[in-house]
Amino acid sequence: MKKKIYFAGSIRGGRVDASLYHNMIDQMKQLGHTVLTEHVGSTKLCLEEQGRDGDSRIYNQDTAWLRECDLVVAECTCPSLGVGYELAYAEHHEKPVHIFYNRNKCQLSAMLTGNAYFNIYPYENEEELFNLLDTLLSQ
Ligand code: 6K6
Repeated sequence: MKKKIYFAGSIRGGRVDASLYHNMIDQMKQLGHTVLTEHVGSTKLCLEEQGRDGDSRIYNQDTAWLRECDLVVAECTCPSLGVGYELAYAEHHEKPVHIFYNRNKCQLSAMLTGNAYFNIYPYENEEELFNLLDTLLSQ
């Protein structure tokens, strides 16, 4: 079934994995799903502070999408305060949350691994990541 997916990935926390996010979003779209947050995979993002008003617009839009989505997919190898907030917000709104991270590059926070609500998928390379995503989203 086609799903509305909220994809979460680091923005101000660092863009080292931006092209990985882009490829994950591409795969989700190829499987027929709608990704509400395609901009997270853009390699030309403006990282400047948007001012309080700009940031309020971002917060209001993103939290509306989190309430609207069918599920959340997060890539958490690069730590991000914003993504951590989004995961807690999604849990509060009882959205299914699927968290991916490269176990060779980071240790995920115990606040995620210790919470049985979250579905957590450690992976070792991109091939494994895309196979996991395919299995999850082809159902
Ligand atoms: C304009 C175009 C693309 O991005 C912008 C401006 N910034 C943001 N726009 C939309 N969502 C954002 C923006 N900054 C952070 N977020 C949300 O927080 C995304 O949904 C990410 O999953 C998460 C990243 O948080 P930080 O703390 O790494 O920025």
